[in-house]
Amino acid sequence: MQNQAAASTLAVQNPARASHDRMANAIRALAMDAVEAAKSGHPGLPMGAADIATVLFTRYLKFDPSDPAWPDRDRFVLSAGHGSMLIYALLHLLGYEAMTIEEIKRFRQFGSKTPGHPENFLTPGVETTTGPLGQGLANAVGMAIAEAHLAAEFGRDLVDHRTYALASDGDLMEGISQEAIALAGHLRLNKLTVLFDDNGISIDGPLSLADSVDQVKRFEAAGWAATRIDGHDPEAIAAAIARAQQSDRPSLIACRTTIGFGAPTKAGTEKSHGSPLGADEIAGARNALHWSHAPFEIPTETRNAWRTAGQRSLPQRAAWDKRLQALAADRRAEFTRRTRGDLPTDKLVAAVSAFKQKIVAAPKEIATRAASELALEVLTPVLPEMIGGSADLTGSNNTRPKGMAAFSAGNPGGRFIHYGVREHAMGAAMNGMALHGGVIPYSGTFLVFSDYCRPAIRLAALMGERVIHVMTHDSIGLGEDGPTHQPVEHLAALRAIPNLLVFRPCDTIETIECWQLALEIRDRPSVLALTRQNLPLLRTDAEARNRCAAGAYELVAAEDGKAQVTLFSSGSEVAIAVEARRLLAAQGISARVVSVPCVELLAAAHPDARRAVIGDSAVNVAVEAAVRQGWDAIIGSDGVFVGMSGFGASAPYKELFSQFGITPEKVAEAARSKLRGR
Ligand SMILES: Cc1ncc(C[n+]2csc(CCOP(=O)(O)OP(=O)(O)O)c2C)c(N)n1
Repeated sequence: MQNQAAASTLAVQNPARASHDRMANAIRALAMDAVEAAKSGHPGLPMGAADIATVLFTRYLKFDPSDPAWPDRDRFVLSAGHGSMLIYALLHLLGYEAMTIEEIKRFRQFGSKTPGHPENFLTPGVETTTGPLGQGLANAVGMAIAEAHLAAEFGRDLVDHRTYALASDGDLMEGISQEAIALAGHLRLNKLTVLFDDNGISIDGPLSLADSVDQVKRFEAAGWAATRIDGHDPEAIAAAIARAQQSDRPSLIACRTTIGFGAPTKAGTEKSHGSPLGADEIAGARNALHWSHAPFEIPTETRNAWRTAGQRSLPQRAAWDKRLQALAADRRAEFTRRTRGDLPTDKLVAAVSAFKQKIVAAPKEIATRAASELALEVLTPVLPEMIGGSADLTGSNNTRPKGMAAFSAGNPGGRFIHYGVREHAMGAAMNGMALHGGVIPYSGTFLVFSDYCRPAIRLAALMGERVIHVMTHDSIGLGEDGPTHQPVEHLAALRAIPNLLVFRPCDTIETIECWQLALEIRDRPSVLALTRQNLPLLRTDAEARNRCAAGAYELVAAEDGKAQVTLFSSGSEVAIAVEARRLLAAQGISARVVSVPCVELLAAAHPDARRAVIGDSAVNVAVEAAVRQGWDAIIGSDGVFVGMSGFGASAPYKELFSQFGITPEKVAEAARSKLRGR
């Protein structure tokens, strides 16, 4: 409470300080009142961080409330998403049209623009969905990467903004934060500033229960400029942000704050973290903050001060518009295309078509990871927005086509990011890059390590962001590295994430088709599951139609047109299914093969189309070197599954397929015995 006493004394002496306090208290009051009305929520953070936010938004942040998507706005990420009322209060006070007082009153209600945690797709002005701690911080790193890259490409006249993240103790305790800050420090992302709400409190109580890290030293060790200030002193906050703007490194400002600032008995304790303060405590806080207004009421003078702050960047906005208009028409069109996320469709279609013809003209047995590299060699020149990368598996993932320069502190124009062994931050930074706009990030790691970045993939799916994960070594087919590296449940686990597209192409033609879909479908993230081992070319047509778009299609028809058996398969096992079909034919059993490169697209197809491709054979068999989960939707619970039911083993891959019974002979045998047993 020392801080509060000091604040009110100062307010009496200094009119500017008094105005600041009233503006910050408007945030505090809205947060208290909205949480109280909702009967749930987190008042502590907005009340504690109100001074930081007031200084940042009224003196430094560049934005245009009438156009929340202005490409050259500064980005503000509320990494501690539980403090969502902080950003809702700011958006309301600054004059963002969508954020009416009614929306604030509907905090946490169905259909409101004020959900429990900020959702970028619901609320204009919210840059990213946060809530899972640590993600926002790593999103901010990605946004700063995208800014640096686009500035190198289009120049500072068009791209010259900063990224700020407000992070809590929880954000900094999460492991992902270490990956993110190490990457940002290494890349010298000097336009990134993290404001740490250093209140020493988390849910269980004082931070000392679980943590004793010196965050300033920690960030310094990662190559950041780091400082510690009083987070309730507006001038100290302003000076620290001004210093950060001059830094040649990313900056941490550890702002010592009191959680629930103003609440008479709950401030400074975990009691103000995540529940309504209660009527008595709110009355006491109103008293302590000298805030005598009714719930949700903002006095005109304070509202006007906020609205004026909201208009602060308009001259910068107008000057930027002029610079954009002054550009050569083709340059302006390209910048606009990039920021809108539109693809150069004609060039893309032509590149895919030429690729298919070339591949079909000279069929080769190659792994789909190598096919993906070939695809990237033709896609990345026509799509300059593609920014690649890998979590230290570049050579294995084949994600760096020849000639693609690395992105680095000295070369931000480079298009390939060496993320280091940091899958989680890689996934979250990619989300930040996609949210920033102007780039389409793709990455690489092993499929088994999708678990290491799953939380970020889930958020990409929730937000509907176009990020593309190349995940190679997609089954026991990787061989000798053994079961720690062999995914078995990962395809099912990824397919369980709503809105995520999981592609598993069977050959080079399907690989480019899946790449094309991942790029064209702009509101869904994708995983491309690719093999280490070589595969034959099964698609020998070079037709323009993207057959993978249906999710599944008949690759080989039954010889007599009336299949007794349908063999469904994906990826490397499609070749096994094709061979099994031949064996069955030799035994007088007619079978068709359906390739299933994307279960989600099949599920989304028109029911008639889905029924047509699934067909009505007497026996359905699915072949996939992974667990059965999910396949029943296609083959029925009565269907036969040939795949994995446990972990793999370490051995050359051909032996593994044989040991685990995923062979043409076993598939044919399973189909035959099912047919007989009917
Ligand atoms: C990954 C993740 N784990 C757990 C939580 C649940 N949770 C929400 S806030 C919080 C910690 C609160 O402490 P702090 O981050 O310091 O926030 P403050 O109390 O200062 O508002 C936790 C564990 C979460 N949101 N995300």
